[in-house]
Amino acid sequence: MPESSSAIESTLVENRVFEPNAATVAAARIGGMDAYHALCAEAEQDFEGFWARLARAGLVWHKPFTEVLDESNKPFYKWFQDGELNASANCLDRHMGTPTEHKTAIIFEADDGAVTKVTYKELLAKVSQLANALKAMGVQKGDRVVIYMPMTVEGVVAMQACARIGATHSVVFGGFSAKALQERIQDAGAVAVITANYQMRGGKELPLKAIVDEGLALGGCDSIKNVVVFQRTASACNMVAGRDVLMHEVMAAQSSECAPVMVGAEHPLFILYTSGSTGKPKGVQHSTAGYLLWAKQTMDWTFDLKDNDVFWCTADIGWVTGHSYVAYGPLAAGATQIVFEGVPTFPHAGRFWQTIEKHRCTIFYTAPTAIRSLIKAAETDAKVHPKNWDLTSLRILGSVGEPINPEAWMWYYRNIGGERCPVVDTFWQTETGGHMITPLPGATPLVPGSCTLALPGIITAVVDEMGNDVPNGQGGILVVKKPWPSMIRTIWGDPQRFKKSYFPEELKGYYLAGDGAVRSIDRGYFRITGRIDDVLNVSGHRMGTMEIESALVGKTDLVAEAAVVGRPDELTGEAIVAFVVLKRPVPTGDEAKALATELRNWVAKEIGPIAKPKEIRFGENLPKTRSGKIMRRLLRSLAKGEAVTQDTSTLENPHILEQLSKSN
Ligand code: 6R9
Repeated sequence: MPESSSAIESTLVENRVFEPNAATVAAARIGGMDAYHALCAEAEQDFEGFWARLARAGLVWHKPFTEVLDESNKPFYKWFQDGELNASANCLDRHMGTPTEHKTAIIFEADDGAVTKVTYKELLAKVSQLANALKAMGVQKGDRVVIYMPMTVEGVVAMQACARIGATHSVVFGGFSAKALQERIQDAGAVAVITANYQMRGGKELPLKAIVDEGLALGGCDSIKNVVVFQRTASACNMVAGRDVLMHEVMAAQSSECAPVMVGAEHPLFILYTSGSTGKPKGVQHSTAGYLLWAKQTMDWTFDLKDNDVFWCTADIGWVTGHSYVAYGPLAAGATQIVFEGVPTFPHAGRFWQTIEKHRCTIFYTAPTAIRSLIKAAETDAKVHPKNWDLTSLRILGSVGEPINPEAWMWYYRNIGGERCPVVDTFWQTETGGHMITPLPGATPLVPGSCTLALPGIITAVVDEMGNDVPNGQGGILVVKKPWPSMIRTIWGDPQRFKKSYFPEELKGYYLAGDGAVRSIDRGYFRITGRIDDVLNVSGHRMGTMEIESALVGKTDLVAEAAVVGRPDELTGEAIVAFVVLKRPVPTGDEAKALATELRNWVAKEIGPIAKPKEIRFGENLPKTRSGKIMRRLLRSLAKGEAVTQDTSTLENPHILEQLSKSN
C-alpha cells in the first residue's frame, strides 16, 4: 500500500455552484440530472447489458460479440472478447458514404499559423497509403511500431495506419530524450520507428530524427528494421541506407486503398509508457474495442459533440489525452477538430484565444497549467488578454491533467467561457483510457475545483486502506469498484506488476487509481486531492520521483545518492526538487550553481527536459531512519521551506536537516 494519509486532506469549502442554463440542457444528449441518473440506474440494474448496448450502438463490428465481460481471470478482464473490428475503420471507413465523408476531419494549425484542412475521405486515403507502405516493409498484425512525431496530421495518420494493419503503436512524446526513446523501443520490441526530420516549436526547428539515430545507436534496438521519416521542414537529415525511408516517397508508391485488418476486441491497439512508483516507466496496454468505445462515447457525453462543432484538444499525441481526444475519439465521433502544432505562447501568449477565434472553435479542452500561465501573461500584458479576441463561438470548456484550482477555474469560466460555457473538469488517467469523473455539460451543476460525479457505468468510490467506503467529507483513496471497457489490460511484458500496482490485495479487488479524493457532504461530488504514491504531476505531466532519482544516480562520476520530491508550485502544480549527495564535498556558491546546472542537463538528457528538477540542493547525506530509509515526508517539508515539525528522533543524522533546508 502506498504512503497515503499524508496526502489526504480535509474538505475544501467551495460554495459557488453554477447550474447549466436551460438552452444547454434542452439541446444536450444527457439533458438534466434525471437523464444522468437514469443512465446510472441502467448500468446498476444490468451492468453487462448497459455496456453491450453502448458497444453495439457506438462501434462498427466486423463480427458481433456474444460475450460482454469475461471475469474468469481477474484482474485480467476481457470485454466483448469474441467480437472483431478495426479501430481505423471505426474512425474513417464508417464515415464513407455519409455526409461526414467530405467534412473536414482536421484543421491543422501549424506553428507559424499556416492552415491545412483534411477531409475524412482525404485522411482515409493518407492512412491507407501509409498502412500499405508499412505492410510493404513487412510490418504485420501484432508488431509494435514506435511513433516519435510532432503534432501534425501525419502524427495522427501514423497512429491510424498502425491501427489499420493491426500493428500496436507506442507513441513516445517528442520531448523525451534519446535514452528514454531507446528504452521504450527496447521494452516494446518495436520493428519500426515513425518520426519526422524536425519539429517546429515556437518558431524553432528542433531535431527529431537525429534523436532517433542517437537512441538507436545506444544499442539493443536490433528489432528495428525501418525508420520512416516525415519531412516536416525542408532541412535535410541523416538517412541510413537500407533502414531509413522518407514517408512521402513510400506513400507515393502505394495505393490509397487498404483493406483494414480485422482484429479481436482485445487486440492491443497501443502501448503508452507512463510513470509509476518505480524507476522503470510502465507500458500501459490498451485494447481495441473497449478503449475505442469509451473514447467515442465520452466525446458524445462529456463534450456533447454535435455535427457542427469545432473541437480542439490541445494535448500532444505523446500523452493519453492526445490518443483519446485527438487521434481516436474525435475521428470515431466524426468531429471536425483542430490539431495544433505550436506552443501556447508563440508568437504571443494570446495564441490559443486567437486560434479559437480564427477557426470558430466551439469545444476547447486544455490543461490547468496552460490556463494558469496564460492568466499570468494576460495580467502582465493587456495585449494578450483574451478580451482581445472574439470567443463567442465557444460553448463548452474542458480541463484535464491535474486538479484545477478554483481561482483558475473561475478565470477560465469568466474570461474564456463568458460565464456561458460549462467547464468540464475531467478526471482520468493513462490507465483508464478515457474520462472517469466529470461533469456533463447539460446536466451537472458545476462546483469550481471539483470533477463532480462519475460517468454512468463507472463505479468510483473513496475508501480507506482496507477498501471500506469512507463517509462523504472524509478523505481517502480513490478506487473503481467494477471493471470498465477502456481500462488498462496489463503492463506490457509485466503482468505481475500490473496486478500489484493496480489491484493490491487489501483493496478487495478494486482498481487503485493512485490518487487521493474526498467527496463533498452535500452533493457527493469528488475532489481529487493529488497522488498518493511517488508520482509527481508537473504541468500535467506525470513524472516518477524514482525515475528522476535513478537518472541522477546514473551520473556515477558525480552523484552518490539522490532523493526527489514534489513541492507545490503556483504555475506548474508541482515542481521537482532534488536532494543530492555528491561523491565530493558539499559545494557552495558558483560551484554549486554549476553542478546543479550540469545535473539538470543530465536529467534532460536521460529522460527529457520536462523531468529537469526546478531546484537541486546538496548535502553530505540524506535524512534517514536508523533502518536506512530515506524520510521523504521530511524532505517534502524541507522543499516547501516549512519548519520541520515531524518527529526526528528516529533520524540517524539530524544535523543535515539544517544543510538541506537552504538552496545552495
Ligand atoms: C489524463 C491524464 C493521470 C493523473 C491522475 C491525477 C491527475 C488528471 C485530473 C487529475 C485532478 C483532474 N489528473 N486529470 N487530477 N483533476 N481533472 O492526465 O493522464 O497523464 O496518466 O495522469 O493526473 O493525479 O492520476 P495521466
